[in-house]
Amino acid sequence: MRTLAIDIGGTKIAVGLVIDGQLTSREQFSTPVANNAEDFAQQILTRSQQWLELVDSIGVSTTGLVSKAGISAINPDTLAFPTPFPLADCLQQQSGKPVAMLNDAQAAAWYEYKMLDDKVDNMAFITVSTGVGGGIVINRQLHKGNVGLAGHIGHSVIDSQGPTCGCGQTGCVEAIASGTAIKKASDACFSPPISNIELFEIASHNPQAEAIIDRSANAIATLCCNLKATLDLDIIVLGGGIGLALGYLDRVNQLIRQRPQAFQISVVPAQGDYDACLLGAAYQFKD
Ligand code: BMX
Ligand code: ZN
Repeated sequence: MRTLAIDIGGTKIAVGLVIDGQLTSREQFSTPVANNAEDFAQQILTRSQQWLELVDSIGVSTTGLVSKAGISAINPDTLAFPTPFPLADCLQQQSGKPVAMLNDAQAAAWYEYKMLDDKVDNMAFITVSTGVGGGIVINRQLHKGNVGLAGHIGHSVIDSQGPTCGCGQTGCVEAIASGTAIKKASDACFSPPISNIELFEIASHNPQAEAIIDRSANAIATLCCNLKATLDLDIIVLGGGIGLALGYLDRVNQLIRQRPQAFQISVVPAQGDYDACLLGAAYQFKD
C-alpha cells in the first residue's frame, strides 16, 4: 500500500510517501493562509506532485475539528479555517484518489496506540506544538465523540485566572503550555526575541527561560493527572515540537511524580517521533 501522507499543523504542513507503513520520503513547508479549500488543496498537491502518480490513497491529519462538512477551528488563533472548508472533498476531486481525514492528534493517537504493546487498553496521545492537541483511545478504540471533538484536551481549563485562549475560554492548557504560549512569554522577556529552540538551549543556565518552560511542563503534568483521574489511562504518549524538545518529557514526568500516587501516570515519547501525526495520517488506510 502506497499512501500520500499529509499533516496540516498550525505552523507547517508535512507531506510524505508512506509505503507499507514506512515513511520513505518527506518534505515540509509553512502552512499557507487558509482562504478557501480549493486553493489550499491545490497548494498541497503541487508540493506533493512527485508522489501523486505513485500512490493508491491520500491520508490527511489536520489541526482543527474534522467533520463530514470539513474542517473548522476550535482555536482560530492557531489556524483559522473559513466555513465551510471541505478539504477532503477538494483533495479527492483534484487528485482522483480516495482521501481519509482525521484530526491530527486523533490520527497520531491511533497510530501510537497500535505501536504499543498488547496490554494497554486506555491511552492518550498529547501533542505540544503550535497548540496542544490530544487523541484518546478507550477500550482499544479511538474515541472521537459524536461531533469529533473528543481529545481536544488542550482546551481543558486549568487556571480560571489564566490567559485568554483563542477558543474563547480563559486559562486553557493550550493558552499556558503550547509553543505559541511559550513564544508569547519569551517575547515578553527577551529582547531581541529568541526562538523556542534557543529558549530550550539556554534554559539550563537562564532562570527566566527555565521558568517559562517549567510553567508549560507544569500545565501538561496537570493535564496528564486530570486525564488519569477522569479516564484511568494506562499510559500517555507525548509528541510535538515542544513535547519532544530537549528535557521537556523528563520535566513532565518529574512534575507528575510530585503529585499524589493515585493520579500519577507514565508519559512516554511518541514512537513516530516528530512525524507521529504524519504516520497517523497514512495509518488510516491500514485498518
Ligand atoms: C488546537 C486545535 C486542535 C489541534 C491542536 C494541535 C484548531 C485549529 N486546532 O487545539 O484541533 O489538534 O491545536 O494543533 O483549532 P497543532 O497545529 O499544534 O498541531
Ligand atoms: Zn482554549
